[in-house]
Amino acid sequence: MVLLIDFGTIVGYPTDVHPNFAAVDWVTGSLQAPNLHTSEKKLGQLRTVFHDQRSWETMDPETVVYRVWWWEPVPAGTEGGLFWGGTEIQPGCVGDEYFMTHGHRHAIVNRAEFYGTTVGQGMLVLRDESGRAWAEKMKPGSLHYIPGRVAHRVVNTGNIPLRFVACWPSDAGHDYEIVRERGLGARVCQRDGQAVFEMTQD
Ligand code: PAN
Ligand code: ZN
Repeated sequence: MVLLIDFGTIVGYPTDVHPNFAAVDWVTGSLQAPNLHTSEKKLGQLRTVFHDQRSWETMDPETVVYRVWWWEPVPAGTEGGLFWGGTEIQPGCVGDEYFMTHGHRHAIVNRAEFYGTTVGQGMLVLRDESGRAWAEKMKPGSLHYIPGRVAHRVVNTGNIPLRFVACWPSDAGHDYEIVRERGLGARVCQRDGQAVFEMTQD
């Protein structure tokens, strides 16, 4: 059987397979997919995430820090399936700390994930179960494997939006509580115009 794929046209697909048509712009990470999910996080929803609470209080809580879009080709919670998505983090700082995602560990802890950077500059901050924290630089083309059991957060260290694509198991889920309680063990701050990775006590 010959299968011809042309962004939305599959010829000869088996009738018992649901035709999931999707397309990625590999330069920007933008995604076209059926029932695309989207969400956005504003500064007001990110209390306690930034260490300089006084600066956070002086800023507009309606400021969008990041947007996420993703495709769920199978229902959330399906074992063995995958999700595909992307994130755009705006440039900016709260005090000396760069804008970043909330960060999480997967609810089913052994679930891994791939991140791939499309636009901008940043750092992927990671923390394993023993409390060790480290970071990987993100730039267009960088590909990051996030092992299971490792909490993860992305920081935009540049002056344009940072964009990356991601692929994760459809049953992974997100545990945000662990990051709220314990942090990531490190922060990325601007020092003399440079992004510096600093270990913290949390
Ligand atoms: C990503 C993240 C996304 C937003 O899709 O969910 O970058 O970050 P937070 O979930 O920490 O707000 C991912 O890692 N999915 O598993
Ligand atoms: Zn994740």
